[in-house]
Amino acid sequence: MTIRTLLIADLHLVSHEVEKNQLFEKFCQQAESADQVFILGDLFNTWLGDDLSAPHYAQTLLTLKALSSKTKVLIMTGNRDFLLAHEFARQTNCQLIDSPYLLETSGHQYVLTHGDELCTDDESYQQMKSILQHPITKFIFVRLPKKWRLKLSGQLRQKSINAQQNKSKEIMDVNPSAVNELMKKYPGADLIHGHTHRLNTHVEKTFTRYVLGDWSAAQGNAIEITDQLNRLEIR
Ligand SMILES: [Mn+2]
Repeated sequence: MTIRTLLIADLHLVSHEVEKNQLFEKFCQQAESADQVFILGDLFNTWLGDDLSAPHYAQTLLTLKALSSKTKVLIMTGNRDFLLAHEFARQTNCQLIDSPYLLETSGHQYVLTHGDELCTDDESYQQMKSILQHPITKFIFVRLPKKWRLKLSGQLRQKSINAQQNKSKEIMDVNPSAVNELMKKYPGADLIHGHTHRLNTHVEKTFTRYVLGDWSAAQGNAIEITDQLNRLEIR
């Protein structure tokens, strides 16, 4: 029997962007017939803790819950929604998975990751990430009053936008040595990641690197793995 796997990433859903949310709902309805669905990070544009953000995305959570009642839904966090946690998983019945995740299907292995940890040329970003995503920081942040969290995240977002404007495109892409280092640990496997918003397929010497693209309100993209790997356009 052929297993059908679907993978998406980088939807960056915002609750008031109705059209993109509808496109995601449409995808989820079509994904019900798959055997498993992977979301490889940044499903949400911001997530400031389950208690604060879940009510803003009530409809999305219902959509995920409906999907997970039909098929397995596995979610990896990205750099925008790294605070997704137990309460989110409980409400949606989705499984949160760590990165990298090794997917074995149809006799082939795929390393799954969001992709930001491969962008090692962006040193200031990696430094920021190591502080923000440190377990202690996360522990403290989600316990701060909601108002403080909103204010802090707004300030951080502005800093990040300002910082990005001064960075070259190369710096914000994956670093080839970081990719090779990762893939050395998984001989024979291919790599699937998102984050860079540069939908493409890179055939390297010993593996292929499939990059998922981000979603707009009008169009999304997915990877489908059955006996082979296909790209899907979501409209
Ligand atoms: Mn990202």
